Amino acid sequence: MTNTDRRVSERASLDKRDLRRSFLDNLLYVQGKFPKLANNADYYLALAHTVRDRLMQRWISTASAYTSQASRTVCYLSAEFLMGPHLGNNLINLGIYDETAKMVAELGLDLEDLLYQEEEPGLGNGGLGRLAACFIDSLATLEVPALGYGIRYEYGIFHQTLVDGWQAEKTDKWLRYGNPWEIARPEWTVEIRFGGHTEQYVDEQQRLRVRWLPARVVLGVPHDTPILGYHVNTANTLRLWKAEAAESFDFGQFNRGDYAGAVTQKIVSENLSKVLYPNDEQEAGKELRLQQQYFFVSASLQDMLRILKIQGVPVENFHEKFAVQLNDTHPAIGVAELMRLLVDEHLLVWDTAWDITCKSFGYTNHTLMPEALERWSLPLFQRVLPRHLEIIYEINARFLDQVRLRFFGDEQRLARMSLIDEHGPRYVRMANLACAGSHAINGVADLHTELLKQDVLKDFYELWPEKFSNKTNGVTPRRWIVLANPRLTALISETLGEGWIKDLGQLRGLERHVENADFRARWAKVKRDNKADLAAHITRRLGISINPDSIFDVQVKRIHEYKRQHLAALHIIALYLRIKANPNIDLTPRTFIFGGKAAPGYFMAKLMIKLITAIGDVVNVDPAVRDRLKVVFMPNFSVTNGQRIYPAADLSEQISTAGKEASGTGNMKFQMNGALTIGTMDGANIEIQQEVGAENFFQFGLSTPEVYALGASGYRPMEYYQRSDALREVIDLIASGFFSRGDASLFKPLVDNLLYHDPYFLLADFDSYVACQDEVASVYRDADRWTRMAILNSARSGKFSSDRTILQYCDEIWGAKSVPIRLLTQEDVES
Ligand code: B1N
Repeated sequence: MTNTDRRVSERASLDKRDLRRSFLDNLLYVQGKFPKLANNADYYLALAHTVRDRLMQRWISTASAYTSQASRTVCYLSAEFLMGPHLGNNLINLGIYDETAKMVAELGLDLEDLLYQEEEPGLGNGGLGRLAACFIDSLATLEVPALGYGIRYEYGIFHQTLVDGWQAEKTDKWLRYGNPWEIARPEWTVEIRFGGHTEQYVDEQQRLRVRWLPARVVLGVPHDTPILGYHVNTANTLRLWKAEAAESFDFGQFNRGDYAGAVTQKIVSENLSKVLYPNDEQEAGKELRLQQQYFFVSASLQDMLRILKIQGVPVENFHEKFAVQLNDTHPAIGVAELMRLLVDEHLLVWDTAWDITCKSFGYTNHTLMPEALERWSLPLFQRVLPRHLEIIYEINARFLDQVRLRFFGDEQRLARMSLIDEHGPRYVRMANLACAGSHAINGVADLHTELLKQDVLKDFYELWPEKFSNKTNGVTPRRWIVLANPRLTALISETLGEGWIKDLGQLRGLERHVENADFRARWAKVKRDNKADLAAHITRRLGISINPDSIFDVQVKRIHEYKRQHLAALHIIALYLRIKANPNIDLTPRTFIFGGKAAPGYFMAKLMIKLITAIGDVVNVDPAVRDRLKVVFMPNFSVTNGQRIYPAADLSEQISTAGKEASGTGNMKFQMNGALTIGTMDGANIEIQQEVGAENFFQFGLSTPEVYALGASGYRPMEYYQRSDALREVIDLIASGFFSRGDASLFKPLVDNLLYHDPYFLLADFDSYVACQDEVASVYRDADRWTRMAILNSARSGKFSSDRTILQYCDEIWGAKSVPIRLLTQEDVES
């Protein structure tokens, strides 16, 4: 071996001595620091580079295998990827977590401290973005060729702080100290066009064609992050696009002395990838958002065509090479863009192009909430994407002809299915475009898919029932158990071996140990230790002392009326009133832990946060409570914080109004980590209950048909208020200003909404919820019974691994297969 050979191979070696050598080298040569001057941030970066070096060989080997084989590649198009910190996950997937912990400990460092240095890429709002992250983890672990395509937002989801109990937002400067996980690929930059107009021309074959003369061009620069699978050689790519100006500044304007004007174009262009829209399930219809969507979708489709070309595959075979999945309608403009690329640029005839397009795309719907269904006003659409509007008109004309033949004379159906909403001001309907241009349409839980078929997408289901299927969501056990809960991981692996990490169904093996008192004691100790860790963290950060033996009753998710955090708040007040009425009441101690962000413009959600913190301000200091109740709102819920919280939960709150939560995925993270669920029959809760058995699940509330029936019969929440003493006392206490220092006006919008509208049926479900919570408290007193139930919940969580979900997508939608990767040797790479 030459000197060079040895140096390079050392950089890829997983041997502990080599890790240590590389780590110290990187501190010196990457960070330019030596140990005496280095802080934890320097050590984090040195370690990140050490791990990155070890991903490279796998990444290159994967890329090389994919280039030489004709394997079908999954392209997951998503406006959001909520990845969470990379370092810990990569250490787990490389299989060097423990080695690395020992190595840094020998240098006097604590691995956990270093891991917490990483600024997490918060490039998503909530479940939809986190699902995309779990999916690309599973794709890599299952060795399926895949690319994640999205936007490299310079500012991710805002950082939440609390000021006087109100949410305040700070910008998320996650790139401030650089990002060691990405590699820019400027050589694959693409041009994305906007605005302008179109004109017709006659080509050499005397055919009439359309030319788009855009008003401006923006560059998309790919930034790639390796996504390593668990204990495999596969390292797939997450390719995020950064917007850059085609020209840094305008020399004409510069020479005329207009210095500010000379750089405006640069600023306008770069705004495209500047910031993530912080709205979850709320459509704002903003021009910049449409531009963002088109920007990343056009860049991604052009990138696929580039890959096709270097592989020598004709464009006619696009759909054989790529399975393109639309993560909700945010990338649905891709249907029109692929048509444009194939017809205008690659000169295919319309029917061929349409066939390729429909065979390429699949569409996943993630919500039934009407306010989340995307539509763009026609004038706006025309201004931003004039050529695409023409293409959509053509798609629509042909599509409606098809509907007319099938449903003769049904004009109302035509109006409902049209890609253009013409009831008032006209809009482009993105869900209709996604349905028309996809060969597969799916929902994300059994109930959700049924409701899509019966309700939101009923007309499309009646036209094309064969396109519809369900793919119940899942989450990756690598991040959500192995990384987040090392104690539980050790216990399970000692009991079952390590096979469960890639085959979560094996957790069923835990059922055999439920009757083993020693096993139960160890299980209970894991939970108790995790709770003590979280309690210490909360005390350190928020100065609230917490009893680790109380029930940790947790609701963490986006703040939204349909998710009903305020229903949990009403329950807390009901318990408080019981104590006030009877100070010696024997109440099972509880710690209520909330976390979640509200969309900055969503007044009612922000008021819900204020209500929760205001209740905490009273309850946490009232001596009469004697530590039986604690209310904590943990600021800035994120992937990082979730990793501390799920392992420490006893009770998982999944209390959305039935029929509103498409799936939920937090519910699955809690279940895996041995929390019991209190939940409505909504989303994937129903399937969780099916798996664990009704006796291991706390169910309450109206079912979806009951909610529909009550709504149709004229729901009057006031009647529930008048009928239930407990409910009336709770509402009256809020309305009196008791939680707002006598200011009765503060929570009036919330109280009035509940009494006079209550669109999410809190009052109808209140008594049922409180009764169910009483049952929770009584079961918790039987610690052994609770532990049995907790073990069974974990043991029966195998269905909710995203590996299962991804295998179903691969078999039933994508037609994608695993391609094991052979590691290239040093000689392969250099030859
Ligand atoms: O997608 C998750 C589901 O588990 C949740 O139930 C669902 O609420 C969530 C517009 C959304 N649906 N729609 C969104 C996000 C951002 C945005 O701008 C809508 N998020 C969901 C995964 O299937």
